[in-house]
Amino acid sequence: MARSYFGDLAPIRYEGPESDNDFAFRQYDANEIVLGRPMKDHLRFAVAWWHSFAWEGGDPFGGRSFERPWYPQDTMESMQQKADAAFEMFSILGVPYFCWHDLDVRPEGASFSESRDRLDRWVDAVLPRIEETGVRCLWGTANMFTHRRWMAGAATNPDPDVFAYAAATVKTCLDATLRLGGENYVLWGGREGYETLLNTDMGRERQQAGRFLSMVVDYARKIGFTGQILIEPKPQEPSKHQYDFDVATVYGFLKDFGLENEVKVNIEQGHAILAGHSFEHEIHLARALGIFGSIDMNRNDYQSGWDTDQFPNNVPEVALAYYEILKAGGFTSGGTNFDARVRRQSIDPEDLILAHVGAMDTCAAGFKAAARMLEEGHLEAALTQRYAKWDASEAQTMLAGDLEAAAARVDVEGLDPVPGSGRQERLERLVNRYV
Ligand code: XUL
Ligand code: CO
Repeated sequence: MARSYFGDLAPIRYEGPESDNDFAFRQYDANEIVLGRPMKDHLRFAVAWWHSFAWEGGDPFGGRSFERPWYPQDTMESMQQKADAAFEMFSILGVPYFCWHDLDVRPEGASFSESRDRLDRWVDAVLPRIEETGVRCLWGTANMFTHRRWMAGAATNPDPDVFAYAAATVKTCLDATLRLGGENYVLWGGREGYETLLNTDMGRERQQAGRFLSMVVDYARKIGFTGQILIEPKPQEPSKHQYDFDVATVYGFLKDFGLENEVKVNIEQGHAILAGHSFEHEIHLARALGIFGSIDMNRNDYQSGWDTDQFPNNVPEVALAYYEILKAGGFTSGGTNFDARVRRQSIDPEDLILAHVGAMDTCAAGFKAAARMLEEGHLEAALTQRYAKWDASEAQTMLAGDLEAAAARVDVEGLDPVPGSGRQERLERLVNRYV
């Protein structure tokens, strides 16, 4: 019988906006039908194994602040205890998915084959829990940034032996994701970048990254993995500069290696901010380029300039993000993964629960606002009107023609463009009606 980490807390239920029960949802009613589907199927919430169960509360100035019963995380017994607590929390929250790195779920072994064997044993341990609870794997990924072997990169390492080790690691994690029925596979390259250009050949490293991703895609298809392969952009941290800087950069990279129809993006709020963009900018661009896949939902502290991975609690921001996601047609196999951690002083088990409950409510409120924005169509109508002249056949003919033909219109038609208002303040005020 599994030990309870959360004190036999009852599953969180929806009680409505007026509820003063902390352990109840005020906004997230999983079965509420929005735009023709239950909210749970739109939002597709996932818990990140790393932040909730593996991260020990350290920061650059201090070590572990939490005391979980599965510490130290260096035995297969601790793996089991951690998995028990994880599934207990998934059931309390009623989330349909979880996400993981190999290093979060089991300790590394003394050799690669021992590490691989331990990952297999974790999969053996969680498969029955998936069966029993219905909580599934949204995505798996390999941690190729913590161990010192990765310090100069994984696929982009100057040492080809590390490239081989990265291949073995991703192969193993893809195999495990397939066994778990995972719906996506993510690659985030925290060390795929550089610390100084003085020791770096960017052209060469980019080629290595391109070959590696092609190999990953080929292998995934070969083993019958039908889920999405996702790259998670981030401009820096831990590296000074990371090659998967933002959505635009990733798209250029995918095009270069002919992978733009094979690989999509997992966009994280905090990474967008670090890149100098808004979350909705990154989602909007991915949608426009046809590579939107999934999101990591969190928020950064806007003053610190770090990736603080805080739980989301800003409804207007979340609403604009979900508005873009709805315009992309919603998630297919992607979802809302809380790549978020409680603050290091939040040391109680219930802090983990309340952080997720608050985040799920924030997302639900933002999502419902986004759905109303879409349904009422005022923003869309303003957009259609702004570009309406481009629908005319002469405008389309011009676009398909050459520079001289476009230029000739000015003389022939006596053009003298009349500027129109961008109506920004009107639109901003309109958004405030929903949030
Ligand atoms: C790091 C980050 C990662 C990825 C998965 O900033 O977001 O946790 O989501 O490796
Ligand atoms: Co992330």
